[in-house]
This record gives sequence, structure tokens and C-alpha cells, in this order.
Amino acid sequence: MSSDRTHAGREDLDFRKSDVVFYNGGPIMVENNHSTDASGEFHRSRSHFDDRILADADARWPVEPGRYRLVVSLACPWASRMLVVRRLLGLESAISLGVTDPIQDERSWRFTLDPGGVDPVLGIGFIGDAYYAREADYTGGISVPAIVDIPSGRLVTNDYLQMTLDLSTQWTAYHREGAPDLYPEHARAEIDEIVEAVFQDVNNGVYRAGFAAAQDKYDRAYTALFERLDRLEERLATRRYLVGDTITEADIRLFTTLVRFDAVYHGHFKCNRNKLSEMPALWAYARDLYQTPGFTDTVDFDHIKRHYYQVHTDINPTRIVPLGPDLSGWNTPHGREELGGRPFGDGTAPPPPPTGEDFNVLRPGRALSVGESDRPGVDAVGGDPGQFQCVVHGGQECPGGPAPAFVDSVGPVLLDQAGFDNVDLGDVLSARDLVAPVNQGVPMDF
Ligand SMILES: N[C@@H](CCC(=O)N[C@@H](CS)C(=O)NCC(=O)O)C(=O)O
Repeated sequence: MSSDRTHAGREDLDFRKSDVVFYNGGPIMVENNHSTDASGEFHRSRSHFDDRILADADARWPVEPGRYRLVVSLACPWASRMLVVRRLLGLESAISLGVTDPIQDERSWRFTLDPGGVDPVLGIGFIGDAYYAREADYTGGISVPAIVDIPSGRLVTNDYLQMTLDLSTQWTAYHREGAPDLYPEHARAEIDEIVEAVFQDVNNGVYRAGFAAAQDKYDRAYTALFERLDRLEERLATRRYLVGDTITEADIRLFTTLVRFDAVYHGHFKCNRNKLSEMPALWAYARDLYQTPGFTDTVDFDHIKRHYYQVHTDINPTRIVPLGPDLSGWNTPHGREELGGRPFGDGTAPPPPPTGEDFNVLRPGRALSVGESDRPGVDAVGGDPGQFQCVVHGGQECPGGPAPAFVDSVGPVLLDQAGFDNVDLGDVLSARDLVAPVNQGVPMDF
């Protein structure tokens, strides 16, 4: 199926449809897997494709290593759950990974970070192509995370609620040695209950606040969100994790919202009673998880910030991406070990991520060498030693040769030290070298 179509808003509800808007001559897709109704209330659509991949050789989609490709945006909290679970369970070689550009266009999520703008395994430029291969006349939203059957090129599922659970329960034959049990049978009732409340008030609650189009709907979402966060703050003051004494699915689902809280939800979605960093237990809990192998390497604040602030033009028409907040606090000690707990239960920490899947350039100790390109969207670190360097995204060249900006996570990082063969971005961050936004002065077009 060709990708020369513009996917429409969902037809099943008579809501205000999301729009395609034009910015600097280029169309930008406003997300349309959700809508705001006539009363101004935000609604999230159900995932249309809810097939499951099962540990059953006779299933329509049987578990089979190498057969499926997981497609994510690093910006997306629902997709990031999959990244964390896949990493903790060691399913990286069983289920390959495609990463989209954080900015959608009118055809939705695209593979513009890959050479030639095409996913190297699926051979498509847009994840929408896999949706249409599955259902040619599909008119609904195109969302990530998505799992695609590689041989047929068809989408299997975009049901983010079930996907992570199936990695835990159906893919057990391919879990790494030492994989933790993220959805232990004895604790499922408690996990499910917490996950549901966290979904309503927190995961989806921030969207309900951010996309509310009426004051009362916003007020309600905001109130429910902070009431829930207050309760979580209390719960987590005395226990290291949400359920039991190990990391479970419940923690992963809360984490992917918390890690975005100060960077995007606090400002962009108006969830601003306080920042996460002003809630001591939750902030320490989030840092604890963030610093845990398998979590930290999935976080890309650059993708997160650019996606939210640049795609939701209905709530941020200027598309300006704020410079703040200061994200260096994520790397500070959290002290949560004192609460005990065994992060991986009887299991062990995952090994470092496979090549190309270490997405967090702010992780302490993470180094980039001149000429190295080890993450999607980063083609090279160029320029002469002693000059400013530039990381180039999406196959574009630095405008005007060696550009005065090192463009990376949380926006550009200006580096002017000599000959940094081995730049430690942890140091760069703590040295407070964050400077002007990408498109101030240097019109970089990603
Ligand atoms: N598939 C789910 C949730 C996943 C989701 O909302 N993903 C967002 C990114 S965080 C997305 O892909 N939105 C794109 C769109 O709707 O056009 C749904 O349909 O509600």
C-alpha cells in the first residue's frame, strides 16, 4: 500500500477532528488518536488493532523470534513502556526495533531518521504503510507503539495496553537469563488495580488536562492528577516500588509518565501545581528507576521535548521548544536503596543495550567520539578539533559547515573545548553548557 495518503481523523465519534497544519511550508500532523468533544473533554480512542502474539504455535500470530518488528517513537510514553519491558526481559534480539522521527507529518510517524527515510527492515517510509497493508481502507489514527509482522509487512497490533503484558507472559521462552518477573501472578490483582488508577489519573490524566478545551474539564483532570500524585507520594515514601519489593509493570507505567513530567507535562499540558522535582518521594522514586539499567538508556529528552512542543500546534502554535527545565537532577543520588527492595527480584540487571539502542545521551559516562554515530538520527559528529562540533540528525548537513552548535538531547549543547575526541556528555551537562535553541541563529531543519 502506498504511503501517499493522508490519514484522516477517527470516524467513530463526532468529535472535533484533529487538523493538519502547515508550518514553514511543511505539513505537521496533529495527533489524531484522540479527540476533544463538544463539551471540551479529551477522549482517547481505543486501539483498533488488538490482535495478540501468543505462545501458541497455532495462533494467528505465534511467538517467533525474528518475525516481528516493534516500532516506537522515543517521545511516546506508551511506546517507551515497551522499550523498557523489552530491555529488562532481554528480548532485543527476538524482537527488532524501529525508531520513528519524533515529528509526524500528515502521513503520521515516519522513518526519516533512517538512511533514505526508510526503515531498513520493513522497507517502508511510514508506519502507516503497515497499517494500510493490514487494512487497506483503514481511516483511524496511526499510533505507536506498533508491532509489524516482518514477512507480510502487516501491522499486528497497536494495542499498547496489552503489548507489554504479552512480552512478560507470552515471550517467556526468549527471556534472557536473569530476566525479572514484571507481572508476577501472585501480584497481578494489585498491579492491575494500581495500573488502572494510574492510567486514568496520571498516564492519561496529563493528556486530559493538556487537551481539555473547556476550563471545567481541565480543572477536573488537573485535580484528579494531583490528588493521585499526592497519594502516590504517600505510598512511595515508605516503599521502594509500587507493588511488592521489586520492579513491576506498575512501576514501568508510572515511570514513563513521570520522566516526561517536568520536561513537557508541567508546562505544555499545564500540569503545574508543582513539578515532579518538588515531590520528594516521587522524584526520588523516578530517579531511582531512571538510573536503573534498562530504563535510563530508553530516555531521549530531545525527542520528548521536540515531539510534544512541535507536534501539538493546537496548544503550542509557535512550536517553540523551551530550553528548560534543567534536567541534570535526573542523575543525582536518590537514596532509595535505604528502603530495601530488590529491583530485579531473583533476577539480575540487564546488560548494556545493543549497539544503536543507547538512546540517552545524558546518561553519565556516555561518550560520543568525533565521527561516531551510534544512535538513530545522529549521522556524525563533525568539525575540526578545537572548533564547535555538530551532531547531524536525519541525514541533513550542518548548515554552513561546522555549525556553532552541538545539537543533541535537551536541545543544542554548545561545546567549545579543544579536540574533544571523547566528549563525556555527563560532564557537558553538569558544566551547564546548554545554550540557545536549535533554530535561534542557526536555521537547522530536521
Ligand atoms: N495506540 C494507542 C495509544 C498510543 C498513542 O497514543 N500513541 C501516540 C504517541 S504518544 C500516537 O502515536 N499518536 C499519533 C496519532 O494519533 O496520530 C491509542 O490509539 O490510543
